[in-house]
Amino acid sequence: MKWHRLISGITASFLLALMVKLGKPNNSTYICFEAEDVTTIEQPMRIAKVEKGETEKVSGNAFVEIPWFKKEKDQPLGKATYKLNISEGGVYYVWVRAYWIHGCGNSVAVAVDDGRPMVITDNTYNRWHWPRSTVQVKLSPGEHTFHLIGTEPGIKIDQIYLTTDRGYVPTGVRTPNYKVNPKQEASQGK
Ligand SMILES: [Ca+2]
Repeated sequence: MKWHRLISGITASFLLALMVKLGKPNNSTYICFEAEDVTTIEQPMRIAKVEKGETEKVSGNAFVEIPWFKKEKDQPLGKATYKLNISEGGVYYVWVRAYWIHGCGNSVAVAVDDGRPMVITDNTYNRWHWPRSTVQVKLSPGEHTFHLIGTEPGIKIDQIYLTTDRGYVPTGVRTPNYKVNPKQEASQGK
């Protein structure tokens, strides 16, 4: 009987410790917003709505795109900017939910404030996905300007995801938790 109680006690302590460990709050922060929720946007980058007959889910039914065209050398491809208010400072890993048309339209660059543009690219075409990203930016608490910069035509961006969780890899459509323009409908473009 005594042994029984002891073992039960040990089991209970173990379970309690496990619960505390599992219940421990995750200290990482994430900011997810719609790519179409821009502060400003420059042509030929533009906001587009999902057309009827699209089978793949697009968050907010809208995205930012640079339609495919034969670009001249050094022709600017536009950019979108987003005013962000960061509450938790730290190193953020940057992801974009992208759709690439083919190997000549499979990249976009991101930058924060006056920082250098960093390219996100991969070789998955004709479907929405989160290209593996190694882009990281150090952000202090307060206001920052996030830039999405055109590098090639033939691309679409649905969502932008910044997280301090180094190991996190977004999949599918994420739930946005940040509005760049809280007074506007996210799908209302400028
Ligand atoms: Ca979207």
